[in-house]
Amino acid sequence: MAAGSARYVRYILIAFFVLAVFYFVSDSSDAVTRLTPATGNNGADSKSATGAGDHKGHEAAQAKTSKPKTSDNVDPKQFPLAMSPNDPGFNDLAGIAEGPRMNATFVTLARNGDVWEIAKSIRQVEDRFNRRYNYDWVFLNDKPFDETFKKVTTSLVSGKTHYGLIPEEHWSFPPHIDQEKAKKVREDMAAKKIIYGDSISYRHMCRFESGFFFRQKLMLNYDYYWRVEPSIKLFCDIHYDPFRFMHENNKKYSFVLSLYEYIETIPTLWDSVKKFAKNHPEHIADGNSMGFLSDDGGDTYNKCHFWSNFEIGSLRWLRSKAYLDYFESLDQDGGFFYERWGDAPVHSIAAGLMLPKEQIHFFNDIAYFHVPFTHCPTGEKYKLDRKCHCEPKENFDWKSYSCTSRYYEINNLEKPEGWEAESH
Ligand SMILES: Nc1nc2c(ncn2[C@@H]2O[C@H](COP(=O)(O)OP(=O)(O)OP(=O)(O)O)[C@@H](O)[C@H]2O)c(=O)[nH]1
Ligand SMILES: [Mg+2]
Repeated sequence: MAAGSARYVRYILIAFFVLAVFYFVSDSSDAVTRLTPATGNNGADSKSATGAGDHKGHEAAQAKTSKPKTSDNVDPKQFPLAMSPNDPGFNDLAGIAEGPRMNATFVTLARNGDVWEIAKSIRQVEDRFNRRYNYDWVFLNDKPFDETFKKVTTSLVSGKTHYGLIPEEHWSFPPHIDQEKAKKVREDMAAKKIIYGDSISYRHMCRFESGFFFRQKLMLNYDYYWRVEPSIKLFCDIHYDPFRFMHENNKKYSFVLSLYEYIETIPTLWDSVKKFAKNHPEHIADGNSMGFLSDDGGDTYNKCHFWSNFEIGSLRWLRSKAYLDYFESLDQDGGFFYERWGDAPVHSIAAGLMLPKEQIHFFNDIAYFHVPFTHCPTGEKYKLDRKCHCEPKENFDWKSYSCTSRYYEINNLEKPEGWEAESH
């Protein structure tokens, strides 16, 4: 009997010991995954949607995610950007990226009917970049977003999502526009089969992207934006935070594709620009990119522009007096409605004339597609290092209809080895 009791006591002690070991192991593995608690991921906790639509936070999902050292007071020098394969951390793409976050957001203008095409874009952006950074995403629409749009996009974005309704005055004819004249233009352009030439909504869209997206209430919370359109593709892993790159290198505007604009859509844009430049010489930057825009020192426009369906840029710059004076001057001239000025040449000319050329960046490592053009970085090793899945022959950079060679020339950049093979 006594021997039996001792055995039971022994069994109980062993069971207790096993349980204690199990508890210790499970607790310490939890500590490993928990990492350092986040303090205010890109300020998301302190931000909220301010009017102009509603928003759906991702608090529940975020609370579940372990977020190491991502607060503003983290010293960036401790977390250098991994720009190339030899940089520390380049191949460390698992989990949430350490280091500071910028006050930045993705931004998409879309209709409810765009939901499945923007879903594809978001998935690409998340897989190639944002799953490690969890930046917010602002969606803007001239009509209220429906539940499906909000549900689907919120489920895909790893950061917080916000949904804004555009005020009517940012998406309508300004009072100074002569409706009859504008209608006649649309009819003429339709007859000439100019793409979107007869569309009113396309014109509102171009004017909105030119002059209003950056001053929507939801956007006022941020300093940097990354524009994403439906149906785009990203082809390479992004190993560092492009927002941080912009900030730390004092870049204000960036692009991945450039090309010539259809002159039929902007016949008097350059005249308007020259008028603005004459009235506001104080806004024209020394050492600007005039050589990208003009082949005769500014007399005529060569139609080169950065393709604005992709942009990473400074919202502070767009909200500056210089840019607002520029937009106001162009808007008064009426070309958004009397012609069909696109936001791409409007942004590009602003960046080209009002920024020193060093402040415009070409994101060669962001491989990108928007129908029908592809930016696929030149060089096999470069692409293999970044796990790119684009086809080299699709690369538009060095083709004759691209303006990227000009950008290289005016900035004295050396074209990558092998560019000739991709030039036709
Ligand atoms: N809310 C809203 N968004 C629009 C409207 N028209 C265009 N957009 C959005 O504005 C952006 C540009 O429009 P797109 O139709 O892609 O124009 P595009 O890139 O010149 O032409 P595509 O070759 O058709 O892509 C996209 O993000 C669209 O979703 C509109 O009437 N309402
Ligand atoms: Mg598009």
